[in-house]
Amino acid sequence: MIRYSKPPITLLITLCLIFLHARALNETRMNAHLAAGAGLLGTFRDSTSWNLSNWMSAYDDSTPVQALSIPGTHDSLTWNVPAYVAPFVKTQDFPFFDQLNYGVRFVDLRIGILKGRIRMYHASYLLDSTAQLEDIFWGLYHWLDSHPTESVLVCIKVDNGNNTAALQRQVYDLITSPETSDYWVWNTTLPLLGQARRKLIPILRLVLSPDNIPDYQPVGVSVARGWRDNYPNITLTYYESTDGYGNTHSQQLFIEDLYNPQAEDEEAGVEDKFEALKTHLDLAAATAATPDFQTSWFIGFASGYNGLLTTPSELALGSTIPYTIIGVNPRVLEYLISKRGQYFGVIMFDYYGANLSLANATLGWDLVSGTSNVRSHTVVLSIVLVFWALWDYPYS
Ligand SMILES: *[C@@H]1O[C@H](CO)[C@@H](O)[C@H](O)[C@H]1NC(C)=O
Ligand SMILES: *[C@@H]1O[C@H](CO)[C@@H](O)[C@H](O)[C@H]1NC(C)=O
Ligand SMILES: *[C@@H]1O[C@H](CO)[C@@H](O)[C@H](O)[C@H]1NC(C)=O
Ligand SMILES: *[C@@H]1O[C@H](CO)[C@@H](O)[C@H](O)[C@H]1NC(C)=O
Ligand SMILES: *[C@@H]1O[C@H](CO)[C@@H](O)[C@H](O)[C@H]1NC(C)=O
Ligand SMILES: *[C@@H]1O[C@H](CO)[C@@H](O)[C@H](O)[C@H]1NC(C)=O
Ligand SMILES: CC(=O)N[C@H]1CO[C@H](CO)[C@@H](O)[C@@H]1O
Repeated sequence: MIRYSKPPITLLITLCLIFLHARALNETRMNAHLAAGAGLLGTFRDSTSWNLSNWMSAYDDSTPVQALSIPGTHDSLTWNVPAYVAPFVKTQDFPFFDQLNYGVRFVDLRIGILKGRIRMYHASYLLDSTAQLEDIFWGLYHWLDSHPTESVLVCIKVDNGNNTAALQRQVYDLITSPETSDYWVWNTTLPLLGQARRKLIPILRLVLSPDNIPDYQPVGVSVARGWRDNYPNITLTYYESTDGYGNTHSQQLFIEDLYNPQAEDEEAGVEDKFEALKTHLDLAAATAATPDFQTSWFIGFASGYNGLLTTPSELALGSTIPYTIIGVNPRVLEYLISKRGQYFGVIMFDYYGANLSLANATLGWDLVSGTSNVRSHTVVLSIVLVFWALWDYPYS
């Protein structure tokens, strides 16, 4: 019997690491993007063992993305704004990377062009002096590399200036760039989870017109047309196809986006907002029990403000002065817990980090205890080490 000599352990580990990092992007460039985007991305922290950082691993590949209940953040990059603009500009309390680690899988990016580059805004407020849309995308690629079971829906909307041809070309080029296009789902409808893992799903709240883009190939889920402003029950068709027999299939999106109820005071504003969301969530749950569910998707916003009377923070979290008003978030949390097990669709939160029970409650999970996943790197390395250790076993 031929016996091969035991290979050096370093060789095995090196091969194993090369295999695990086969898809890694250019490290120099990655570091430059992470540095330029740090003011909005925050600091990347290895979180693979946190239960909520890989929650999609608990769901089957065959699950349609529109059938998942997904925590999202509204105006996801506003956590770091200076105090003087915070009252009406700040809508988040967690850095972007931490939102992802704590379960957020639908992010809301607001853009505009400044000196020829796409930059991040909330309304007309420039959120960071260096971060560009490309840096945020690279941050997402970096995060996906260490969370390969996950998928993130990336909603893009123009908040400052117009949706010019130049802007459309840049957004399109960033998504389709050969170097990174593998990180994106190209389908123009929502994919199955298995088709979306370790990828981003473009949710386009801006029109990308073939007239403005040379060699345009359809990409992304377009929700730009029909998204009525400040409205509680929008219905729009985000995908339509006709089969060989002339039958048309369409996919509907139901949206609750009453972001400014313009009620007479804070309490009435919170109540109007919560009622609109509750009506929407009830509809989502009811639809999930019918065949229509196959062609329906739901996005509800828990976020908003009330004219000049109530800031996003007050609407989400409530206030205690002059008397106690319970905000939208605790009310939604109570609702979600009471309806555990139901379908909720995507729920977009402000001040997501203030109570992380929102994450579990949106997923329909329990609020305490649970197991966390072992890191895939650790598993592969352990197998290699055991294999190496046992190499000569029967003979020595
Ligand atoms: C990575 O990118 C840098 C900067 O663009 C470039 O100088 C370098 O050659 C690239 N490295 C590889 C391995 O391609
Ligand atoms: C956006 O377009 C409108 C109408 O075409 C124009 O009036 C407006 O000045 C433009 N705004 C900016 C910021 O370019
Ligand atoms: C998405 O696109 C891939 C590749 O073209 C295809 O295999 C898959 O069936 C598509 N998914 C849906 C839901 O259309
Ligand atoms: C949608 O909301 C509008 C405005 O609040 C209301 O008039 C209408 O009845 C609602 N439609 C449905 C189907 O709930
Ligand atoms: C989060 O909400 C739960 C349920 O209402 C509550 O028990 C808990 O104290 C809250 N946690 C924080 C940090 O506010
Ligand atoms: C959410 O659920 C996980 C798993 O059950 C648990 O580890 C975590 O503590 C929970 N988080 C909250 C805020 O309840
Ligand atoms: C991905 C993962 O490990 N998810 C688990 C997190 O904890 C909840 C509650 O215990 C489980 O149901 C999930 O399977």
